[in-house]
Amino acid sequence: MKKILSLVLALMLVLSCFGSFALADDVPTLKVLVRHDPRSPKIGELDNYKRAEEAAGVKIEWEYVTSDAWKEQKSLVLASGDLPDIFFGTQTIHPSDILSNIEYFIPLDDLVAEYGDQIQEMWEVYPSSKIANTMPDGKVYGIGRYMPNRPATLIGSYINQKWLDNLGLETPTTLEELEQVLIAFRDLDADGDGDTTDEVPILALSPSDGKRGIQAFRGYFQAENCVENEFGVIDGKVTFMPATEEYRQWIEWCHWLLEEGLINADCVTLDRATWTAMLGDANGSAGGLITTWTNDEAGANMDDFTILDIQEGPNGKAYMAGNKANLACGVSQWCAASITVNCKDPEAAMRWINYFYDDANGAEAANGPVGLVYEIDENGVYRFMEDQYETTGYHIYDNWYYSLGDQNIGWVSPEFEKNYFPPTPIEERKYVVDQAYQDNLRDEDFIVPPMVFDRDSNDRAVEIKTDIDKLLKETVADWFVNGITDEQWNDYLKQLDKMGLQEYIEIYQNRLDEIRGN
Ligand SMILES: [Ca+2]
Repeated sequence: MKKILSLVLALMLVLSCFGSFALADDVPTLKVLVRHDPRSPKIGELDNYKRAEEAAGVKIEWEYVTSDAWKEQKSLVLASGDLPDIFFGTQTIHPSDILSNIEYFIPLDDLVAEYGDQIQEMWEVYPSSKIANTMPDGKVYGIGRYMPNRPATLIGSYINQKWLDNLGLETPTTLEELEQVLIAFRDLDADGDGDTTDEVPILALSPSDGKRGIQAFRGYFQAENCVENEFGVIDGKVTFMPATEEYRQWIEWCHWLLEEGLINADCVTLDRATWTAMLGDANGSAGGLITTWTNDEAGANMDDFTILDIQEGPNGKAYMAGNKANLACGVSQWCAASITVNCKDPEAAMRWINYFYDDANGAEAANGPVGLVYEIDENGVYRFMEDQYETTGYHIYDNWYYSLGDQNIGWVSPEFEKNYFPPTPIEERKYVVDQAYQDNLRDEDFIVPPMVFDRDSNDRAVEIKTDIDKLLKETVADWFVNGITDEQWNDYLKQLDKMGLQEYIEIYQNRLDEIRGN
């Protein structure tokens, strides 16, 4: 027996000389599921993610599910209970998924208190990143994030300056002036090729597209939304914007655009790739007015498009949809990482998650690793390495390529962002849009903040929203093409009520009152 024991001891001694060999058994392994953009390299192979494993002393076993496949797989995973240790990326699991399956997830407050110093800092500076992931039991079940250099406005409206110049027209600043300009684009030879019939005054995508179509004009009638949902808060009352008279005015105006030939009739079916090709056409852009994220989308013709800043519509001030907290912390989904009951070592999981909430690591998580995407200059400022668009088809600053893009984890402090982390060229152009629209944004009171309800209310809200979203999509397409009668409008309002609109509003109003302490 003694002999065996000493043999074992000798063996252990030998093994411990091979440090890494012996260590491999001790390193906790974490199964991480991430919704993955099939165009990008797998993030686990990137330097910054490898360093995260080392720093946190963990081994990550990645499970990649492509964005398309995840839609179906998510419900399968949640129904089967065959869970990873960590759901990773903001478009993988939504707080409402967590709420509906709360028995699968562990509260993170104590772990953050112990191992999440950087996360705590983000919570203090950007409280919405915490509020959005706080469940009715008062505990946090998901770690939010903050995206650096994010704008306050959703949409940039641009007008073809070349066409204005060709026709000797001023940039319109009211809706009435805009109508006259669009009519001139339609009737005259705005592009100067000798043909007066080949101009498309507004070149748009589908009426239900949030940015690149008629939705962008809602604010001109004071019927715009909050970016994240269809609510606005008017005089303290949660208001469903698509049930307002202003919304009806907007869709009637859009139908008028179509009848007058001021917008491309094929916008209902036009696909994004064709739209982009038409905007970037080598013979000059086919469109006179576009609504987009930034004018980058006009490709080679981007400089022909200058910001359209409408100040006044039929109901007074013209607004643009905006929501700073939402665009910086949210973008449709809120939770960047959650830990499940399957995880055997939640401390290690939290150490690993917290790694990304540090200026340097947050910067790399945002856009890609140093050495591949960034170099750091002698003052500590992050600079993009040489662009490679011509050979690869993506820009070095395209955040969906060497990082999770809009699904990102992490944060950087305001000081770091301001002094060391300059915006990408696209973000710079987005700031120009913000600047132009700073007086076209509603007060903060108008914004419905991200919120989580109790489980029954949440389930009910999701159910009602599904029905209403479908109705909105159908009616917008129909009314845009065919116009709308009083009878149709009244039927629609009745249908909304039948679907539970008043209950839906009440759920939001009650929670908002709680949050605002009313
Ligand atoms: Ca022409």
